[in-house]
Amino acid sequence: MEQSARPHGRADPAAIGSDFSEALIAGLSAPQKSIPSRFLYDAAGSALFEKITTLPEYYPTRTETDILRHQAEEIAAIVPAGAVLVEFGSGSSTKTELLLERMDKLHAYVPIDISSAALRDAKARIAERFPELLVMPIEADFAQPIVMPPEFSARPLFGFFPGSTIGNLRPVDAVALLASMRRTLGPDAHLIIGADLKKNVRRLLAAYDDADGVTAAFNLNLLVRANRERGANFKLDQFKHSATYDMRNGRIDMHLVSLREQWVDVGGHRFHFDAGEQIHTEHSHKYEIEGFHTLVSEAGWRPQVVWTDAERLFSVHVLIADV
Ligand code: AVI
Repeated sequence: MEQSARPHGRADPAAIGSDFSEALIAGLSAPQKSIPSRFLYDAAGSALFEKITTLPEYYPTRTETDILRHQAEEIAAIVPAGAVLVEFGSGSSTKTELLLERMDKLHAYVPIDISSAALRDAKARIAERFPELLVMPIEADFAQPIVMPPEFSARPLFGFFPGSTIGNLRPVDAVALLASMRRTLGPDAHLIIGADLKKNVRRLLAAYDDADGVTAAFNLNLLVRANRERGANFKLDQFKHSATYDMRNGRIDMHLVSLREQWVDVGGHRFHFDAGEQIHTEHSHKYEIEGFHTLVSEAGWRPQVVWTDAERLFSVHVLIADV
């Protein structure tokens, strides 16, 4: 199963084109058909995700932003002078600015992203707004181990991983990613991380199946992409978006459901779909604070502080690397 979550604004289709082909064929050949969620984020998918983050039903982005805005001073107080802020999957670095506004003693900001365009734009904007700050982007997939510039080896490193992107990984893969971030950041590191919380199921389902159909378009865009990039012949009106909540695993599952019995051609392969058969496209895990603490502990992190909003919809944690 996939190990890499790809948050918004990060895809580089040229770099992962053949990867998409292989993943499509393998995923559609399995008894439970699936397409890894990282392929949701081509240019169109990233734009649709940006739109999702502004929807009334999609509470995570604005709730996390509010928490960061309210706690920015306290977060800044934890970060010692001369530290380096390292953001995993930085995209447009919008939430980061809320922290940077308060961190006037920070030495450097290291945004990590696979999109060179996103890094270029973010660097230009941040360098202009915070002229004293050293901005050193790294173009890389944060799901892979990353080597920090050696000149930062003696400085305290603070990771930043907002958005509850961690929730798009199965717990075993989430632990592996958190452990890899710990190795990247070194022994005295901290990590500031956002995690979506368990809540009323109706509220969760609305967030992943909005009234305007933006999430449906985001999900169906996988088939649009397969048609355009891989010469597939998915009929878009013969599949529909579905979001369900798996109570046992505490997660939203997104699927594309075949509306009738049909065959689809993808890159020289034919795939049969029964009426009602599903392609799994995304997990989005929701946590209790205690459960999230257990998860991070397994990856060698110790919880230091956690903040939530008044409705307890979302959580922002500060973790310390365990010795
Ligand atoms: C990027 N990630 C945290 C989003 C989420 O909520 O799991 C992706 C998303 N999928 C549907 N809506 C948003």
